[in-house]
Amino acid sequence: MANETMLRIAVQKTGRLSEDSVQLLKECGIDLRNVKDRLKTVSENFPLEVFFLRDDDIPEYVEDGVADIGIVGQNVLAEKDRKVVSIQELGFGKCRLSLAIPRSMVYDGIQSLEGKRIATSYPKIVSGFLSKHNIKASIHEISGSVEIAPGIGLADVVADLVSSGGTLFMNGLKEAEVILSSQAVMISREDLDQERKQLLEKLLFRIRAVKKAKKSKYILLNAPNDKVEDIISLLPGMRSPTVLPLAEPGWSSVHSVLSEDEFWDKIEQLKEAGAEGILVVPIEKMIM
Ligand code: PRT
Ligand code: ZN
Repeated sequence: MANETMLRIAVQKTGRLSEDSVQLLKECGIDLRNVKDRLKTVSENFPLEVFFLRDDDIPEYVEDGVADIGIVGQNVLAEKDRKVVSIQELGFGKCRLSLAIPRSMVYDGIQSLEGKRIATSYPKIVSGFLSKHNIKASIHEISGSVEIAPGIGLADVVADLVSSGGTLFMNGLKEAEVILSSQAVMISREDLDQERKQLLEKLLFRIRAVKKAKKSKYILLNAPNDKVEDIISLLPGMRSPTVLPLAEPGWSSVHSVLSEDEFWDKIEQLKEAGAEGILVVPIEKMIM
């Protein structure tokens, strides 16, 4: 692959997004070896070069064109405010940037933040939020362990990332306002050349197929022929369900695709409609 054009992607080196980012590329059929303790690696079977960086630096590297695309949390993207394009939500790294207050503090809505000292690693997002709500408060930027700030008297309240809420709870804090909901996204530089744009389209096509498959299940069931029509009316399928005769006369096998959201409801309805021997299997890729 000597002079081949490569698409260069920046992903987090170590942290909450690293594993899912590499896993996503692998699920897209992209071979990546030696991802441990490396600064970069090149795929053997797709013209992709992967850079491993701190997540905070990824928007800047993409803006400057050191990397063409990157995977980063929407929280980091909003805070860094770089000239890059957000092209695809990836469905992992979900969290929210929230204002959290000591459990003993009286809170009557956003107005209660007036005049308070807020500790956060996200000064830009937080000050945008405050001015949108016409609140005057002082922001203390700290880079880690934000949740301990009220306990040591450094701030009255905090604005920090939350996923389970366990960290807030352990520090005697409670969530008061969600400022931003976040997940990992694919970003791209604004001025991608034609050749790399095509590579990106190819990669996005695969990512969307993998994402879609994750939300869907393949379902196979048996039913007496006189029930098949009712059963089909319950099933969407890619175009429409497949119906095949079973070896046993008077019986059919019905195959279809169900989305995860409606899965348990549909299974109940299918059983009531006379379905038997229901099998549900994962789908690896889904191309519409
Ligand atoms: O070294 P580098 O700079 O690359 O990593 P980092 O330490 O800055 O980031 P890292 O790996 O902690 O997080 C990377 C990204 O993961 C974040 O930018 C978010 O987009 C996303 N993410 C998802 C989270 C969380 N969930 C999360 N829970 N990032 C941080 N947290 C922290 C939060 O700051 C708090 O300390 O987890 C704690 C809260 O978790 P709960 O479950 O107790 O609520
Ligand atoms: Zn970071």
